[in-house]
Amino acid sequence: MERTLILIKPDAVERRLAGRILSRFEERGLKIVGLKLLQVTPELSKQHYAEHVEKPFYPDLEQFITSGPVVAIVAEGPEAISVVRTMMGKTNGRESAPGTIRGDFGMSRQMNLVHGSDGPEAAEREISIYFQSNELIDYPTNLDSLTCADDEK
Ligand code: IDP
Ligand code: MG
Repeated sequence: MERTLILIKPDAVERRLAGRILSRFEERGLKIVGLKLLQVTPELSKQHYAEHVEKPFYPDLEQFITSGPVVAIVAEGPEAISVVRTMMGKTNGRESAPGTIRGDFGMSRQMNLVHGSDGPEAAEREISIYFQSNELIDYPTNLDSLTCADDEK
């Protein structure tokens, strides 16, 4: 089982798409183990997007990600990291396939509705930036036996 950090970005929250986007992850079978609404500060943005801080687009990215609240989610499931990345689509909404979140709801490279960790190291780092360990809940559900076979867990 893997855990990944998802952010429903300020554009999606402001457009009242948070529930629809969260539903997609739930419908897919991912389990929510952490969830909160928060305002990203410039400091938090620099920590989260450390790999991008020196890039020319970073000031605009910081302006965008701090422009309103985000919904932060920790989702759990088999290969959750790549499953979520595939569901998100490409960075640029204009290049994202229909059926993906970015391809269904957006046309922008910057205002692309969702963030998802891009690998196991990033997931661990990002989850610890947004959540204390006591904010993550480990709970069994009956659905666990229906969302994937024992040898896939
Ligand atoms: P990702 O979110 O698909 O992993 P990254 O390349 O890691 O994409 O970029 C992080 C975020 O920075 C993107 O989701 C998008 O909001 C923003 N971004 C990426 N590239 C550009 C750009 O060239 N111009 C403006 N914003 C960008
Ligand atoms: Mg990225």
